[in-house]
Amino acid sequence: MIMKHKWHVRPARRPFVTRRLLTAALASSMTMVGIFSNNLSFNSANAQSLLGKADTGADTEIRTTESAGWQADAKLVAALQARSNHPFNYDEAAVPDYELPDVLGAATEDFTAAQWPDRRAALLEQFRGHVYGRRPQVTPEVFFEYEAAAFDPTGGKAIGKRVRCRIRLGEREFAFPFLIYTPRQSQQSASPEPMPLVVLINNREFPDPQTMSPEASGFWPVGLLIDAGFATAVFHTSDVDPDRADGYEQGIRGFFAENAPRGDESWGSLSAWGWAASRVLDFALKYENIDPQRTAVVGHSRGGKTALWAAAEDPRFQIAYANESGCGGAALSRRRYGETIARITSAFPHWFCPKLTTYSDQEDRLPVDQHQLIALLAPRSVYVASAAEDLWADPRGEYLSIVEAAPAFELLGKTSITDSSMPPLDQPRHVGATGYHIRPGKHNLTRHDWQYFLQFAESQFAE
Ligand code: GTR
Repeated sequence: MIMKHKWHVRPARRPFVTRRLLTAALASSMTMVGIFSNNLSFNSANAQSLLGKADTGADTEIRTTESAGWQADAKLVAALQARSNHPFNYDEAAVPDYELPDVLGAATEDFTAAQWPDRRAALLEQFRGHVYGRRPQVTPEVFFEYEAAAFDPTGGKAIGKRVRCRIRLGEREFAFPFLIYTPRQSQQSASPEPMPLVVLINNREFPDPQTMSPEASGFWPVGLLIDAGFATAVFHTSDVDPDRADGYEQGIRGFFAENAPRGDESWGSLSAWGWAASRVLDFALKYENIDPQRTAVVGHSRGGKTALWAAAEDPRFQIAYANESGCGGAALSRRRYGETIARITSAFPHWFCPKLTTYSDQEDRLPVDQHQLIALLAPRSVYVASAAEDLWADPRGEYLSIVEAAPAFELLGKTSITDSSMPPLDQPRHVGATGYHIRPGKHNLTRHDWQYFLQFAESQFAE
């Protein structure tokens, strides 16, 4: 594989290992070269069970060295590649040649920060028109209704509320619930300090505060967040827009469009969920003592894709944290490693705008790639995380997106990760406005991930 790419603005520190050398090193450490068909019969359940069943036991050699950084476990790659009838590539050596679209655009030799707002607006439009879709132009009335106190799983350290967000267009109304917890102690002094806030986009089961213990929920560890002094809110994606191909009429998109057929560039569920994250932020900034300079949006997998897009659309989010967000999230689409555009748009046609389907098996025609989504967040902060057994999400592609977004951070006076060699397993890398870790284990958002993320958030908010 050769990655053809030129920097227009050179990162402050050049990578220690060039991409070409790194690729050669990877290629020589892996012997498998697969040939893949484009049979799209492989489904999500297969993907997950495949990852689950792969041999990743104690005898598995994890290739991590200080100099080379993380590499996919060769046995896991071999196990995934050996499955017959699957069209997906997990072999780094078989990643196709690709050329990434420039972050700053053409004629960028003397590009200045003053030109960034126009460039950013153009990029945002491209992502809307080709990937996530355009949100409706109408502005609804939005109301918040306090429903009840939410059970405090932290044993008295938090104040929990159940709130209903009501969205009104004329006589019609749509509503979705969310929970918000704030640290009790920090709000009880005579002049309480504004709090940092984390909004979690929850694509798993709605956490039941009655049964949730502060230790039990790794996906949303309220106790950990409260102990760190953070307020935290959560909503469930399907309460906003059902996570089903046939859920359009029951969700917020159907509500806005009065169930008119979707246009080629109309918003998908990921964008609708991101819109909901912004409404939760509206509530928190208006009715809670939240510091607007210390807000984060967090999501895992489809929620991670959403977190990045939510923060691209809504600059009030100061940090986006995308956990194992993969294809359509942080991973570079042109690498076609693990999940592909063809597969994601056929398995989840409701997530993106319909036009994205036209790039199936033609990723090189896409006017954007996902490093530019990371760039849209600059100079704010972005954190990307991967899991070593989650090759479906393409950890290297997730990492390289940050590296390739560097020109935007540098242009805007921020440092960011520029070393194209990945960090070793379980050793987070935080550089300037960007952070990354790859932890051992499978596809999930865990307490371990949150701990690394909170370290990053604290360092960003301390600046
Ligand atoms: C998978 C999908 C991924 C990821 C994941 C998840 O089935 O292929 O893109 O979003 O679901 O959300 O857990």
